[in-house]
Amino acid sequence: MKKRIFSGVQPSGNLHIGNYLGAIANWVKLQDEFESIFCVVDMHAITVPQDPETLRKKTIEIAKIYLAAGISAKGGSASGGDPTFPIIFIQSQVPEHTELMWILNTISKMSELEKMTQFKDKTQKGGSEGAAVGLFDYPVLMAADILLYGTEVVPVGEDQKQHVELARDLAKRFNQKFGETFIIPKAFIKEEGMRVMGLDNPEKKMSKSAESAYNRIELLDDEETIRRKIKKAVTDSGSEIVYSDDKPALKNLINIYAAFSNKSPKEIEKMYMGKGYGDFKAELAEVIIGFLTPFQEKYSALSDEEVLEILKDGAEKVRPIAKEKLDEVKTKVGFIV
Ligand code: AQP
Repeated sequence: MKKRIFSGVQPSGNLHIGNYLGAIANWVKLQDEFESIFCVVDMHAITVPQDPETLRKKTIEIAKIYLAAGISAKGGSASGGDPTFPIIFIQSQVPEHTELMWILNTISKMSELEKMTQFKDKTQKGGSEGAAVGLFDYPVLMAADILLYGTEVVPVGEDQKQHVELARDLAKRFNQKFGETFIIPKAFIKEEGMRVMGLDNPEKKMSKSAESAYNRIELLDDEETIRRKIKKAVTDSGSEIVYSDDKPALKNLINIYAAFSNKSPKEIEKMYMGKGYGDFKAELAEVIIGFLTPFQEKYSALSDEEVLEILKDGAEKVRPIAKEKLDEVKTKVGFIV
């Protein structure tokens, strides 16, 4: 029997190549090998303020991105097999996620959540006092998302590793307290592209919510914007193209080049021996454009109506799976189901 994978992206802004390389590209590769469930996690997105109309628009946009990236639209992936999978759906259309989250909240510790770097990062500016309780509790909802489906593997970027660890801890704790219920999930993090750094600051990850648009290459950026952003990307001192930890900005750009060209960083170093940043950056922009152009064509060919239909169908397919697990959990904690 195939193992199951689950992952999702928040519709909290414009998706960027970090989201693609860290997460979605791996989903596409894994979708035939696993029973795949991919979610647009809109309930996570509202842990920071969102404009309702924009949230609706972004939710559809993200589902289109999944499809344009190559997630098989209507089940029955290329290798045949069970036509139920892959499934894509919207988190808020399956209320079992928040029900399970509530139960998991009762076995989660404040001290565990206080340790989460993402919460610390997101409250760095304004402090945690005024932060939403939902932002603090986000990792427990993510644990519920994962555990609800008997997920064995969670393909995510490196920044989400800590959250998957919490899901593992909560699964073990619940199983210990109430008997074998949850599969213990594992994070799947691919070496290259596991953490794409900001173009304006190689010390921080590329992010949808970074203030400057020059932080990221968005998946729907046009050619000119991509060229401009790469040209403006910060670089390190010196003029040689070398792949080294001492040159974090260049290392990040070489990693991006490598990921979109299927070349190794060493090969790229060789290609640019004796050349400078100008040549390297100009060609890097073209490599990214070469990938994004056909992707954007597929994206534009999808209508909102057909995507909403796929999402609705997906929610209908996952609900029985979610309900079965939730009923088991409710029974174990002593609820009458
Ligand atoms: N810079 C990144 N490099 C590699 N992977 C990344 N991911 C995010 N940023 C990078 C991966 O993308 C998936 C979806 O992320 P998310 O929507 O859950 O939110 P996030 O991790 O918080 O990503 P962002 O882009 O920084 O969004 P905001 O700004 O809204 O918080 C995850 O698998 C993540 O690891």
